Amino acid sequence: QIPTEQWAQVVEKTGQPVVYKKIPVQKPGPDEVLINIKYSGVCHTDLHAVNGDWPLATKLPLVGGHEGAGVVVARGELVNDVEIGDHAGVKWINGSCLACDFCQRSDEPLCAKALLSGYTVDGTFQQYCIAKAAHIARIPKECDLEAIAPVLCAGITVYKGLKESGARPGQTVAIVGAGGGLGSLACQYAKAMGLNIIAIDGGDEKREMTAKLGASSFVDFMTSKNVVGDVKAATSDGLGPHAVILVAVNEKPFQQAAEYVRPRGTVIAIGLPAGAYLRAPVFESVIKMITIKGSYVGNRADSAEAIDFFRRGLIKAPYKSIGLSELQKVYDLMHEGKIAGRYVVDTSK
Ligand code: 8ID
Ligand code: ZN
Ligand code: ZN
Repeated sequence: QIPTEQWAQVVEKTGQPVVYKKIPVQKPGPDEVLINIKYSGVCHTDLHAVNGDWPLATKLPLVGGHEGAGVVVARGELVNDVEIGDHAGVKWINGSCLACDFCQRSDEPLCAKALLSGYTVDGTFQQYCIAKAAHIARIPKECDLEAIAPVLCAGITVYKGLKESGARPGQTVAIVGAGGGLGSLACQYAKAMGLNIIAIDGGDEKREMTAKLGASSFVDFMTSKNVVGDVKAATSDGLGPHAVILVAVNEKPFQQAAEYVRPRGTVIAIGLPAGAYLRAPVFESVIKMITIKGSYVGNRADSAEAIDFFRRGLIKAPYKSIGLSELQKVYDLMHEGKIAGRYVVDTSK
């Protein structure tokens, strides 16, 4: 039985703490499903939404969250390929037009009409969430809903970014922000893809965690006197990593990566520090023939593939559990950069 009211964390005003309160449960439209969210990961993007620090406005009031895993409890009359009781995930791309040039070419994240969970439409920090049926993530029944939640944004995004980098098995990738949510998943995907990993982050907790996740070396950005030199020195020939995955929330590394990436190498920007700019020296970039590109979540096939890595047991990233009612505590820790790995909220608490 679907209740008429539910618990949710609501952003009422940008820049203020989230409010835990009861709100109505919505009914799915013809092409939508209603998912009883059991667990949701907390992504740094959710904090950007609360702070309103991106050049794109959120809806208000807003229910954030876009790493929600749960059970389908209702569906609209046009939905015939999702069953009540199926396990499903709500990801950042809640829906897209499916008809524009980008959607036709499976670049749904580039769709101008894309609906963004927990940003332009209500997301997963509530017990019952609406999503367009065409875009929900299909979660196999054997997968643990709590452990898989972070895959639904962090996992998909870093998996796509690693593919976009073109790095091949045996090559080396530097992961900048490796101890955070996206970074910890990136270590596991990179390991599963046969890559050698240089983890870059700060502090001993993240050093130890990334080593367990498969990194062969660690550069501490908080204590290193020469990050560029230390990253290059961590490669066997001293020429730098073949690819750099930038998932830090800080401008500095976005201005350093081009300096240590290997000639012919690729820098992938994924993190979205507010107001930041990428920078690269023209001379070195040209004579090193480097590539710098952005990577934005993933399409439906990337999502299914990232989930299948998890299903096959290749991805085990650390997470800490907490009740949905305590979401603000997670934001406070995230703001201070104190979270190693991911937090997952349990919507029943
Ligand atoms: O599709 C996308 N492009 C996409 C998808 C999902 C998330 C982009 N994002 C963005 C988020 O909006 C956020 O800006 O990726 C960024 C990282 O999200 P996250 O992994 O959820 O954040 P986190 O858990 O706070 O981890 C950030 C890590 O960066 C480290 C921190 O110590 C932390 O571990 N870090 C920082 I801040 N500065 C660093 C530096 N200079 C650094 N690591 C290395 N060098
Ligand atoms: Zn996210
Ligand atoms: Zn479209």
